[in-house]
Amino acid sequence: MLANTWLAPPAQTLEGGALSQVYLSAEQAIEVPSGQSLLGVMEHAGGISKDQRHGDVPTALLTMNALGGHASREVWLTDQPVRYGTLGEIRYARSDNLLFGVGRYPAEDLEQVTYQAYCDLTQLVHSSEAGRLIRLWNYFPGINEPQNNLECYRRFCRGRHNALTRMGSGLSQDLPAATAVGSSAGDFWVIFLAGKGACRQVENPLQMSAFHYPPIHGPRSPSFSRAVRYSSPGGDLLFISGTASIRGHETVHGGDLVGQCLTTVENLRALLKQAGTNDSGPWGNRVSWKVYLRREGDFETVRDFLEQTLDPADPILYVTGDICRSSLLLEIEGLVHL
Ligand code: 3EB
Repeated sequence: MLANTWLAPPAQTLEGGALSQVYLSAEQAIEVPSGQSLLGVMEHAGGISKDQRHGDVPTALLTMNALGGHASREVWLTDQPVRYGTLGEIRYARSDNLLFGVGRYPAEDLEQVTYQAYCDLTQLVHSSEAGRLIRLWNYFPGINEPQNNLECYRRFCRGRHNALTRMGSGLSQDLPAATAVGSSAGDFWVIFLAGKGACRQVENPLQMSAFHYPPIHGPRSPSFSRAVRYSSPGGDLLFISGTASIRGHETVHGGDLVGQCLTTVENLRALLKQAGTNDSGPWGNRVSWKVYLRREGDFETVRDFLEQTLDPADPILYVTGDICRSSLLLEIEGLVHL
């Protein structure tokens, strides 16, 4: 059973600029261990619009249901002092070597809003000399719905691509790991982590790099890496992007839940192997997983499958979310402590 391992933070002894992540339930107060500082919080509050802000701490209030009755919030911490600030629509936390930000924009014209958000956040990363973007999460409503004859996800991709081009970022190298998932309502939220230190981009041999997808998936290809390996002062972390049932650039097992579970897990294994994680134990290292499900009713099937497949010691946060292609039913991201 995973139940009693949900809340266990991954075991680690990091020092000086270390980054850590914990899953908590909404009932658990966020207790910050001494010597640690809060970087940011993601609340998966379902339809409930309780404005749980945690003071100045960058907080995303996501209309995505946490499933399974356990963890519903994702908390990011560091072992350095942080300073909180605001720039336009972005709230951020800044330590000597890390920048964690949460941007909130009205989800009106998705392409325009994405363009604005990505200009703002790249500007903030540059001007505060925070190193480079490592990891991004994007959550917005209506992801599979058309706006001006183009699906919102594709409009999002075009806005992101155009902003990164304008800001002079590379569109194949040095792209952050990412997730883009649909929420049920509310604003456009972008959550990002930037940092100083060595980063290595990892691509998946079973999948075409997303930034090379052909135009049948939209006028501008998605700007993200399959994973980023980040060397923080206390240890390496592998940020695994949202991973779904895609081979090459094509969706496989469209609409077939078990087929998609199998392919997604194979994709994750191939990516970990490519990243050079060690092979002790079923998954090699401590991993925290986040699983997005299009249909709440698929929860038990997916949980049963993953209980058999992933390392039972590793925590999993399940949330509802629309995946960026209509026939995809689930997506899995992860954080590996190397
Ligand atoms: C895919 O592999 C599935 O556009 O930022 C996964 C992770 C996906 C990130 C993004 C999209 C994004 O193409 C979708």
